[in-house]
Amino acid sequence: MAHRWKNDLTHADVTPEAAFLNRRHFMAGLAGVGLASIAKPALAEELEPNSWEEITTYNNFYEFGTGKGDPVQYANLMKTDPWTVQIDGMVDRPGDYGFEQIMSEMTVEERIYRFRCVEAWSMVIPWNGFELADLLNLAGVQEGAKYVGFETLYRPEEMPGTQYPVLEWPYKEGLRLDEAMHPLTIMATGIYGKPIPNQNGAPLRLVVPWKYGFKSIKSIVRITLTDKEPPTSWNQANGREYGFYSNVNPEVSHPRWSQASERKIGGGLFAKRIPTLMFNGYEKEVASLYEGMDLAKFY
Ligand SMILES: Nc1nc2c(c(=O)[nH]1)N[C@H]1C(S)=C(S)[C@@H](COP(=O)(O)O)O[C@H]1N2
Ligand SMILES: [Mo]
Repeated sequence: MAHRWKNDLTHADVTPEAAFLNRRHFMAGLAGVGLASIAKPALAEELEPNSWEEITTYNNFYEFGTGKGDPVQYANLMKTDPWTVQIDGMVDRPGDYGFEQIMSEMTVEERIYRFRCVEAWSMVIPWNGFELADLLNLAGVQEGAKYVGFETLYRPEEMPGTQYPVLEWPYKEGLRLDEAMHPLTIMATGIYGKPIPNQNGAPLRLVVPWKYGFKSIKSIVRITLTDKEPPTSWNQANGREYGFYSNVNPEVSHPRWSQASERKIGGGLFAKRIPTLMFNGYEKEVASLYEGMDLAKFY
C-alpha cells in the first residue's frame, strides 16, 4: 500500500535559527560535561543542509573528469532536453518514457537526506524527487524480477571525461528489487526546489541515502528489471574495494581507509570529522532488508 515515509529532517530542523539553537544547546551542554560528548555537536550540525554552492560545485561525475570541480565546469555540455528513460526487462509496459511524461505522473516531494561518499566526505542535501517505486509501478514490475539495473547517458562528444578509461562506460549501477522499492529510495529531479543542475545528474538521478554515494547514479537513461544481479561500474573496476551492496557501515573499512568517520563539506566552525552512522543514520528504516546477512561479507 501507499506507505509514505515520514521525513525525519524537516524544515524546522534546518532553518538557520533551528541550527543556531541546536548549536547553542550543545555549547551549553558541552561546558558542563567536557569533551567526552564530542560526537553530540556533530549530530546537531549534520541536520544543517549544505549550501547550494557547496552541493553544486563539489561533485563526482567522472563522465566530465575526475576532479571535484570538473563537473561544474563541463557538465553544461550535456544536452538534457529531450530526455527519455528506456525501461525494459521484466516489466509489463516496457518502452521509452519521456521525462515530461514521467513528471506528469509522479508526485514530487522534498527529502532532506544525509549523503555519504565512499571517500569519507558527506553533505546534507535537500532533494526534490519522487519515489522510485512509483516509477517502477508505472512500468509494472513482473513476478520473478529480483534486481534493477541503471545506466547513465553515454555521449562521448558531450562528456570529455569518457575519453579516459577510468570506468567502463556507460556508468552502471544496480539495486536489489526490495531496495529499489523502499520508500527512502528516490529519483531526484531537483535541489532546493530548483531543477537539478547537470553536474548533480540532470534531469533525473537515483538517491539511495543509506548507501555510499556512488550507488546514486546520475543522468539515468535506462532502467532494466532482471532476475540476476546486474553488473555495476565500480564493482567491475575494483570488486574488492566496491561491493554491490555498499551500505554505509562505520565498522567495515574500505581496504585503504577507515569508514568510521567522515568530513562534512563546508563545516565552518565545526569542520571536524563526525562519526559515520550505521546505514548513514537510516538503520531504523532499512536494517530489516539485511536481516541475517553478514554485512562484512556482503559489503
Ligand atoms: N553517472 C555517474 N553517476 C555518479 C558518479 C559518476 O561519476 N557518474 N559518481 C557517484 C559518486 S562517487 C558520488 S559521491 C555521487 C556524487 O553526487 P553529487 O555530485 O551530486 O554530490 O554521484 C555518484 N553518481
Ligand atoms: Mo562517491
